[in-house]
Amino acid sequence: MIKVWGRKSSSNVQAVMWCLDELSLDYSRIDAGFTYGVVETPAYLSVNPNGTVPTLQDGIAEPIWESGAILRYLASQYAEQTFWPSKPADRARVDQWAEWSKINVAANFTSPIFWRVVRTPESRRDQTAIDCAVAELTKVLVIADKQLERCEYLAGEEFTLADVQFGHCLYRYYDIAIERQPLPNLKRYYDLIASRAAFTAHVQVDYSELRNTL
Ligand SMILES: N[C@@H](CCC(=O)N[C@@H](CS)C(=O)NCC(=O)O)C(=O)O
Repeated sequence: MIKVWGRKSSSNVQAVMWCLDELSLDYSRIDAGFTYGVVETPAYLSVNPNGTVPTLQDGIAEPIWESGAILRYLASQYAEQTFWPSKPADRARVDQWAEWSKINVAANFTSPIFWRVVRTPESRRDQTAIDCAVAELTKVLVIADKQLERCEYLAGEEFTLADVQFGHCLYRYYDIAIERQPLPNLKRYYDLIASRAAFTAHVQVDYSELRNTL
């Protein structure tokens, strides 16, 4: 059976868990990281030298870290055509949006915005830095909004790996106290992915354990 190490409140773990459920795979999850520990043990570091979560072990392969690599592994090993096409050109069309999401959305949201708004105590919160970071992220989300005006999902008319890589950031984006531009196509898309049972189970997860922890 597939094993995942990582706490429920980690956004990168959430992407992996969401994907596992979308692919109807059996798995067990072991709490690790942050207050749950485990990641600093020699045994864990020997399989994931970063001491981060998630790490995934499938019985048939070496343990894997980096959530993007894990998603691609799961999709290549277990997914149907539309989620992760086998034809290189079609796969690249999905992958370009997945890569774009990891680099432009997750990186511009998690530490510059989520950490500053949620993890930093109010007395130390830098509103100017938050406003600048939100403006930067918004430039990227405008690109997604335009794409979602043309397409139902991020990479076209089907739900794909790119939606997991992009969509897992959106619950927190819409949940936290920041100024959001009205991006109607993005909101339409968010409501669509939020109606998926696996998204509700693994992404719309309480993150209060992370409040004021920096
Ligand atoms: N690029 C890595 C980032 C991994 C990462 O930084 N994970 C965070 C949680 S989202 C972590 O392990 N933080 C330390 C901890 O939870 O102890 C990935 O996508 O898997």
